Formats: sequence, structure tokens, C-alpha cells
Amino acid sequence: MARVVIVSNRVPIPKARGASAGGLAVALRDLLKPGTMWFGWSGRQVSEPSPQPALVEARGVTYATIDLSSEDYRGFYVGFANGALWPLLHFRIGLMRFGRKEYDGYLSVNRRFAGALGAMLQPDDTVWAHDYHLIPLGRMLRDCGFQGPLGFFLHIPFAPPSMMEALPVARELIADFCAYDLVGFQTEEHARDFRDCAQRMLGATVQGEWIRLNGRSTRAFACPIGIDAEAFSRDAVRAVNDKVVQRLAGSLTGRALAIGVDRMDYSKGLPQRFEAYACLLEKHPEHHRRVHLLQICPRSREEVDEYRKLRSELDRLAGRINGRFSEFDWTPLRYSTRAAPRMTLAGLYRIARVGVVTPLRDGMNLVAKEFVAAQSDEDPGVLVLSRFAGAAHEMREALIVNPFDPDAIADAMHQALTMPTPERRERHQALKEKVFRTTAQAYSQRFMEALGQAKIQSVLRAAA
Ligand code: ADQ
Repeated sequence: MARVVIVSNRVPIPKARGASAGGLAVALRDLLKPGTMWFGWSGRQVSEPSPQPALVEARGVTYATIDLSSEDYRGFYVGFANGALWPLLHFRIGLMRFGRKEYDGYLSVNRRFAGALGAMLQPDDTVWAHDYHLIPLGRMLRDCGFQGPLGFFLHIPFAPPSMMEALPVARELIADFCAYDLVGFQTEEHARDFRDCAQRMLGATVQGEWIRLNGRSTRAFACPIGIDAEAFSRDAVRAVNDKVVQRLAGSLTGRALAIGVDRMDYSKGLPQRFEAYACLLEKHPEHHRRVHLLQICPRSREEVDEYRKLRSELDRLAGRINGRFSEFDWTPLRYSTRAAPRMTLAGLYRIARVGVVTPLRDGMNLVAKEFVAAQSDEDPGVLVLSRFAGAAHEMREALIVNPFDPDAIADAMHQALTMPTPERRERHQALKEKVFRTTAQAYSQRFMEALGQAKIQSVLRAAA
């Protein structure tokens, strides 16, 4: 039977009943039918990883995972994927740390993935690999003899040739992308940057969305990811009974809530957001005692230096803002580094008057879509959105800001806090229509259809 095989760095094996699914598991939920396989890293570091994957069956889906050694993890995950590719593709070349050893580690883990997965693949399988950890995997699976449809989706942005040139192994990686039949990006801008790189850096022939390199054809297209808007919206309504949401709502005593929810990552523009909030309170004393900013940002990737530095900077800024503006009965900034259950998050978005989503660069940003899906039609909150989030390409009715400009973010927050109800409703209806149309379900279906067609086309083009 033809199977879909999903590959990603981390594998969301369903745990206890009621455990909430992460973003990728939600996005691919419709593909998780009996017979599907999901392959990736177990999340474990062991001294002698077995080449045999561990298999877990849940609701007919097979989850196959391999372990990594600490050395693998340091080179592949901390070193190359998050120390070089992540900063480069988020336009932070200055933070990029490239080392041959780390790149070799990255290749070696991809080879291990390809070896273990290749041994389990059947000729009529369709393979869909995800994200920047696994760019060379497609070529390596081809080297193992797999000839079926191979797709790849990049969840983070791509960079133009002038920036990609800074990465010493960029040419190899761009050629690796071209081993897939279909490569998906969050926006047309990222897809175009990729095609430009293939053309200018490798001399590939580009025709529309098709790239031809060394006799193979690959389609590079935009396929924006979404959320399960119906389910998220239902959760937001039900979350009025959530204890944390009730406690927070009770503590507001009529004050407006502005909310930010992000992994603690330097791409999310958090220091600039805190400065913008200080700027709002400085320019508009009328908001004193009338607003709270709740920033929820769970720590992530603390093995990487830059993430530890960011944490100290945010602690310092948060202390400074509260020290300067607090009154005995009003703390302007509430800041938590904990993860929150999805239901609680949905409820917090719903009671917020303003959603502040201001990344410096972001592939899509699902928080922007979740915020919109959680609002009520009668009394909706207003979204302040960075123009450099992929989501801004669709969500034009948000208040679009330059995230490098704290003054402009402060002005947009003021506009959001004082926006008349009819305008809030009008903007919300337009945004809601988009979030409910470009859903997670629409994303996976569109990608899979395009992958089937791309495979046929690439075979025809090779024969032409
Ligand atoms: P991320 O960089 O992780 O994803 P994002 O798209 O915002 O960014 O997704 C984060 C998810 O984590 C959201 O569903 C959010 O609700 C959840 N989350 C954040 N903080 C949380 C907290 N404190 N507690 C619980 N949940 C929390 C990458 C790319 C993005 C791209 C996605 C999907 O960087 O650009 O949109 O993949 O493709």
C-alpha cells in the first residue's frame, strides 16, 4: 500500500491522553491515517546510538525514532542547524557561527537518518521531510536508491543570494534542495529568494517555479502553513472556564490586556517589544494603570550562547520597565518564561485587547493566526503584526509595523488600545476569513497534491 512517510527532527509521539499536540502535529493531522509513518530523532542522547529505529504504534501510525550521541547533537543541532543555518536564514549573519566540524556532524546525522529510513522505505512510498535540520536528507535517500516522490518544506525564511554567499557550504546545500521533487516555502518571497540562489550561485535554469539542475527538475513554491482554526476557536470559547484564564481575567479589574506569546528566540524581536512598551507608557500616560502587557516566552535552545544572552537582557529590561513605571497596585509588565497549555493560551488570547506579534523575521508565525482565531466577533482584539513575519503577507488588515522601530510599535499599540469597536470588527472579519481559509488542513492537502504532480512533471521533464 502506498504510504506517506513524514520526516522531521523531533517526532511528536502521542503521549498521555489529553496531551496537547505541537504545531507540526496539528498541521499534519489529516495525514496521520493508519499506515502513515513518522520518522525522526527520539530527543534522547545516548553514548552508543543503535542504528535500528525504535518503533511505536499509535492509532495505526508508526512512529520510528533513532537516538543521537551527545557529539552528534552538538554538531548537528546546536552547531550547524541552530548555530549557522537559523541565524543566517533569519538575516542575522553576525550571529552565524560556521565550523567544518559542525557541518560534518550535520551531514553525518542526515546520513544516519537516511540509512535508517532508507532501509524501511518501500518503492511506492511518498516522503515529506520538514525543516532546516534535514536539507541533505533527500539527496541521501536518493543515494540509497529511493525513487519515489520526495518533498521538503522549510518552516523558516530563506535568504537572498547576497546573504547566502556568507555560508561557505551554501552551494552544496542549495544543490541538496534540488534533490527533492518539490520544495515548499512559507511565502513567495522566500521561494523566489531560493530560486534566485539556485540560478545565480549554481547556474541552474529557472522557468517559473521550476528549477533545472544536473538533469533533474524541482518545483519551488509558496505553501503557507496555517492552524486548525475551528478547533482553536472552540478551545478559546471553552477556555473561559480555565482556572488560569479566570484568575488572570479577575486580576485585570477592567484594565486592558496586551499579550505576546513567543519562544524565547532572538528572531522574535522581544527586546524591541519591551522597549516599545516602555515608549508607549512614556508617550501616553493615559494608559498608566489601564493596561498590562503579558509576555509569555518559554526558554528555548539554551545550549546556544545567544539564547542565554537574550534571557539576561529580557530579565534586565523587564526589571527596568517595572521598576520605572510600576505603582503599588499596578505592575505594567507581566513576564513569564513558562510554557502554557494550548487551552489556556487560547483563553488568554481571547481576553486580550491587543496581540503583539513583532518578530524581526519569521517564516510564518502561528501565534498571529491563533490570536485571530481566538477572538470573539462582537468584541475582538486587535493584532499588531511585524511586516517581516510570513503571516503579514496574508494578514494585511492587522496593524502592520516595522519591528525594529519601538516608536512605531508603541504608536500601533496606542491605536489598537483606542480603536473604535466598528473598526475592530471590520479588521477582525477580514483577518478571520483568511485564517479560516488558509488552515493547517488546507496546507497539508495542497502540499501533498502538489507533490504528486511535481513527481510526474519531474519525470516527464527528465525524459524530455
Ligand atoms: P516557531 O518559531 O516556534 O515555529 P510560531 O509559528 O509562532 O513559531 O509557533 C509557535 C507555536 O508554539 C505556536 O503554536 C504557539 O502557540 C506555541 N507557543 C509559543 N509560546 C508558547 C507557550 N509559552 N506555551 C505554549 N505554547 C507556546 C517555526 C517557524 C515559524 C512557523 C512555524 C510553523 O519559526 O515561522 O510559523 O515553525 O511553520
